[in-house]
Amino acid sequence: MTQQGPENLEGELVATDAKVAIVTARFNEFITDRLTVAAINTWERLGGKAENLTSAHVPGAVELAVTAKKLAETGKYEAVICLGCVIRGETDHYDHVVDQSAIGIREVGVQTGVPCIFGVLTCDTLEQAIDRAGTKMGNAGRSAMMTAVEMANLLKKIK
Ligand code: INI
Repeated sequence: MTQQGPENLEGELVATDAKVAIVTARFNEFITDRLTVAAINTWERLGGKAENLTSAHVPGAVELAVTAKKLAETGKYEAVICLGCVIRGETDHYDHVVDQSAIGIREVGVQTGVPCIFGVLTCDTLEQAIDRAGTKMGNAGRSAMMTAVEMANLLKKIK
């Protein structure tokens, strides 16, 4: 009798058959536009089809979760990506904006069963945001798309 190893469930980084939605907050659009462009570029590099990707925009990070929920509930998408940027230096209600968006986005994923990817930069300074939007620290839009595609493929395997 041959011994079998443990079942290993992992999602491939291949978007050929995936359907994903991106929601981007316009607040700090100098940064968030770059996250969106990188997410779309990554989608194409992973083999995703243009007709299987939807992009929506909302005013700010607080509006991401409700929009992601509506998209997830359509049943059309295997993952929803939320992109935004909150910078502490520019607001005294930073903590409220960050908490509302982070908790909301997490809840959408858990409640709908559609992975909801947190691609919101939470930074002390604009420089930190720039670092994560395509310079020193990579691009959070790219990593969010990779996470979305991996999760979409993983959850399809779990029957
Ligand atoms: N929204 C952001 O996405 N980033 C921010 O840094 C930010 N600041 O600084 O306040 C912000 N505020 C707007 C918020 O997301 C909502 O759009 C607004 O409160 C209306 O609900």
